[in-house]
Amino acid sequence: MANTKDILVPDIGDFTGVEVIEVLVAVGDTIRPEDPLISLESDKAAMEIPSPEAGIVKSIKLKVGDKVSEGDLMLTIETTAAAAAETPADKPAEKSVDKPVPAAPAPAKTAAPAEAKAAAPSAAPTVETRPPPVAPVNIDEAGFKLAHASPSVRKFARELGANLGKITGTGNKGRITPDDVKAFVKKVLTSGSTGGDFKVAPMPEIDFSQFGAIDIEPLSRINKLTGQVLHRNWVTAPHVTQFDEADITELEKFRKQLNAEHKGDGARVTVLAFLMKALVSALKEYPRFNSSLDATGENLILKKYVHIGVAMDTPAGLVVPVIRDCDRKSLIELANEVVETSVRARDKKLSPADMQGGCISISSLGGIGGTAFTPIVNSPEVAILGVSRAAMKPVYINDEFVPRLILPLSLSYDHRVIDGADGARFTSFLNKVLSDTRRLLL
Ligand code: CAO
Repeated sequence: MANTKDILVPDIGDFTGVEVIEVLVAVGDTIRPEDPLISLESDKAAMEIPSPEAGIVKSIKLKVGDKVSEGDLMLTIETTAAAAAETPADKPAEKSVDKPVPAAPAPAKTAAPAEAKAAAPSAAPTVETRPPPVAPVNIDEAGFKLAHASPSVRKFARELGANLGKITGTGNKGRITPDDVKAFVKKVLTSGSTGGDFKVAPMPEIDFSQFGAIDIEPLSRINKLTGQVLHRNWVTAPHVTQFDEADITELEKFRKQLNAEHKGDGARVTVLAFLMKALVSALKEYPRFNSSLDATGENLILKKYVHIGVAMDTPAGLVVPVIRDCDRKSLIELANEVVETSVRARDKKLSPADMQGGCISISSLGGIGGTAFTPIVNSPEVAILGVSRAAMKPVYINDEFVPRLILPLSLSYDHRVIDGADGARFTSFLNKVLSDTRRLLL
């Protein structure tokens, strides 16, 4: 006989208000015990909630973006006699889908045994503790394929961005063990490529309310992730910032003319699109700026593509989506893509893939103000171009001061890869192409 049953969020450890990042079933789906129903993600862990029993999904009570806690209603299913026979009510749930990742740096939160919760559904979520983000590395797929390692070790290595092909196995018949992967990652982290043992004194815990009234506002997920990545980049890449000024008087005339010509079709070219074009030329002239250090810190990976990250200010925090193949796009195409991407960024529609693969980034604060700043390199990229507000300034030309529109540039670079002289050459080159846009055609 058919029976409708509510499926609740089971015991998910100490987590509450965890965001639903994926709903893995649809109304009408036939599900078996342990089939994953939803994925949750907190800042510490990602977990899949499996079904405690078999049945047919009748209704789904949550959606992506909802925040859930133990006991919240996820969905209703229709159980059948056949399904019930398949799932004895007292059968304790087993962890399913992926096995928990071994020994991640943060303390692993595991779900309490399902049978400990009489009232809660029996299935225990699969918890995967996330390591803090490390610099993405190029995985050598061929070496990875040939390596002698089990699926769980492969998964572990991939999550840490470790090249299995470079790891010597110490297990049975040379099999790579989880400890081998950990030892390899530890070696890379303590080598010159990603920094050493960087210890700072802990910040004392201060009760600010003793000094006056306060409010407490939790940081957004983007704030927290960005903070970790910026901190890592700041302490691992020795930064130098080269300041310069480009005369964009003629560029601005051309930009206004272009915008007047395209008034009807809605295209609007900002200074940013010209900067992207100028960067494409500069990266061709100075290919070392289009590179990344590999995981060992001993090789430079020189890229033949030009993908540019554009820092975007959104209500939820800073994001840096990547505009791909900038060398193959026109000024108008780049301008349109920046607008379209910034709308998606503000609507929280960007996926992690949209933020990957950048060669160099631009952080433009020109629409807001300021005369100069020191942007942080978006590692594993090796340089970032900061742009401040253009202003009319008197420039001494042919024995007289003439008013020119001057754009301040602040180029931060990773001094492990870029020498100071090249930093100055790079911004001088940018100045040249920005002051005379005909050079962008060369
Ligand atoms: N000097 C003077 N004016 C500028 C300028 C500059 N350098 N850059 C932009 N402007 C003008 C634009 O032309 C536009 O004016 P009009 O409306 O009259 O044409 C106005 O400022 C607003 O521009 P915008 O900011 O909307 O557009 P953009 O293409 O320049 O930038 C984007 C798009 C998404 C990069 C921007 O909106 C943004 O989010 N900037 C913040 C980036 C950030 O947070 N960086 C910090 C990261 S930490 O290092």
